[in-house]
Amino acid sequence: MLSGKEVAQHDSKESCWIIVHGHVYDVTEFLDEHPGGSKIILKYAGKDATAEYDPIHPPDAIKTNLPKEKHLGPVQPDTVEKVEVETTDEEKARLERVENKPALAEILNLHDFEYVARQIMPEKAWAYFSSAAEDEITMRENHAAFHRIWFRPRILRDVTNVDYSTKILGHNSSMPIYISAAALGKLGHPDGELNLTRAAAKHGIIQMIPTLASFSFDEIVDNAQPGQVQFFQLYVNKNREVARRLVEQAEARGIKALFITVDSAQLGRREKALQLIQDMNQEHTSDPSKVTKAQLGTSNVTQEASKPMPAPSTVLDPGLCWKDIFWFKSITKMPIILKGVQCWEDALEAYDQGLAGCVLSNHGGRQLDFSRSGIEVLAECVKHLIDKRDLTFPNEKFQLFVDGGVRRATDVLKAVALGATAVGIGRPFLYAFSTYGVDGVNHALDILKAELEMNLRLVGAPTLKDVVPEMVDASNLSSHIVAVPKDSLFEKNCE
Ligand code: PPY
Repeated sequence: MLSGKEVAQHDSKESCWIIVHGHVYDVTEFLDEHPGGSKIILKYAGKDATAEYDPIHPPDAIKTNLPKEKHLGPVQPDTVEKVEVETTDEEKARLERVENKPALAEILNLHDFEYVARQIMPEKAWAYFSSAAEDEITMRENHAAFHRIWFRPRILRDVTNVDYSTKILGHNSSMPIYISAAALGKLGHPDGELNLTRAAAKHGIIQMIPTLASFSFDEIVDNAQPGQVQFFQLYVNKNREVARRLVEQAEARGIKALFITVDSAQLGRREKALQLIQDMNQEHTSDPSKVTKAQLGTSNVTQEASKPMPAPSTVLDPGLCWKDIFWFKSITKMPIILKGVQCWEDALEAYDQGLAGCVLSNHGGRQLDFSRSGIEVLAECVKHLIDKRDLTFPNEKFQLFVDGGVRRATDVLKAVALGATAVGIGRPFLYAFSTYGVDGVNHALDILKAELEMNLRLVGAPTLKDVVPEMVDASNLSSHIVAVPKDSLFEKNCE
C-alpha cells in the first residue's frame, strides 16, 4: 500500500499523482485531456483531491478515463495530510445569504432565480454557469432579440380551455420546452443533473443529457421514470471510438435523439470564469499550501490572459466536419439533430442530408461573441426552407429548435409562432436547482406553465397550432441597429 508521503512527492506536472476516495492515480498524461483544464488538477498534485473532485465528477469518471496501469492502488489513510479548506469571511457572508434567501413562493419568474443565484451561489459555480464569451454581447442579445418581436393577438376566440402540449421528435411533451444540456451540474447542487431528471418526469418534459454531466450517464438514466423520454447531447471526441461508445451507450439505454454540438471547434473565452481562475491563482501564490505559479506553469497574469480558455484537448474536435455526421448516421438509428446551427445555409444542408432537425443556438453566448440569436436565425431558416424546399413549419420531419435567452412563456410562443417545434432552456434551470434544488426546478416549470396558459389566452390561441406566424410582428428582428446592447467593458473605460 502506498503512503501519503510517497504520493506527496509526485506534485508537479512532470509527475502528478492524486488521491480520490482513498485511491492513488497517476494523472500526469491526463493533465491536458482534463475537461476542466490541467491547473485544477495540479492544485492537488500529490494530495487528496476528493473534496474538489466530488462536486463536479461522476464517481466513476477517474476510473473510466484513466488506463488501468495508472490506477496505483489504495493509500494508507492515516498517512495522508488533510487538505484544509478554511472558511473565509466572504464565504461566511455567503452562507448567511443562503440562510436568508427568499421563500420559493416569493420567486415570481425565471429572472428571480437568477437574482437569488447570483447572491447565494459559490463564486466559482456562479462564474461558470453565468459566464459567456468575451464581451458577452451575444448572451445579452439572445434575450434582447425577443424584445424585437411583438404580438398581433386575435380576439373573440373561445380560449376557455387552452392546451400547450405538443410532440417533440414524435414524443409527448407537456409544453414546447425541453431542458437543454449544460455541464457540471453538481457545481450548483449536490444532486446536479438529477434535479432536472426528476422535475422533467414530474412535469412531462424532456431532458437533454449532457456529455459533460457531473453524474455518469447511467446514473442519470437510472434516475428517470419508466418510459421517461431523454435526449443526449454529444461532444464529438477527437477519438472517434470514444464518440462511438457514447452513441452506442445512449442508444442501448433508450435515448430517443442525438443532439450533436457543432458550434464548439474550440472553447469560447469566458472571461468571467477566466478572471476567477486568475484571481484564485494570485491569491494562492502567497500561500505555500495552495497552488504555486511554478505548478501552474505560468509566470504572470499577462501571459495567462493571452492563452486560450483552458480546455480539454480531446473533448472538442476542431476537425469535426460533415463527413463525421454521415458516419454518425451510419452507426445509429437515433434521429440526429445538429445543435448550434447559425445560418440558413447550414440548416438547408442538414435538411438535404436527411437529418431530423437543427437547434438554432449559439451555445448560450458562450462560444462566438457577436453570433446572432437563435430566434433571429430561426426566422431566416424558416424563410429559406420554405422558399427553397417548399417545407411548412413547424415541420414533423425536419424540426427546428431554438435556445438562448428564453425567460418567459411569451418568448416560447414567439419561437413557436415563427416555426419552432420547441425551445431549449438551460441556465434558468441551473439557477433554479442551485438555489432551491428540485423544488426550484418544479417551481420554474409551474411558472412557465402558468405563463403559457395565460399568454395563449391573451393572444387568442387555444392550442399551439393556433400560434401562427401572423400572430407576431417580427419585422425588426434582424435589425441590429434597433437595440444596441450595453457594452459594459467599453463603457467602464469611457465613464
Ligand atoms: C460549456 O461550458 O459551455 C460547455 O459546454 C461545457 C464544456 C466545458 C469544458 C470544456 C468543453 C465544454
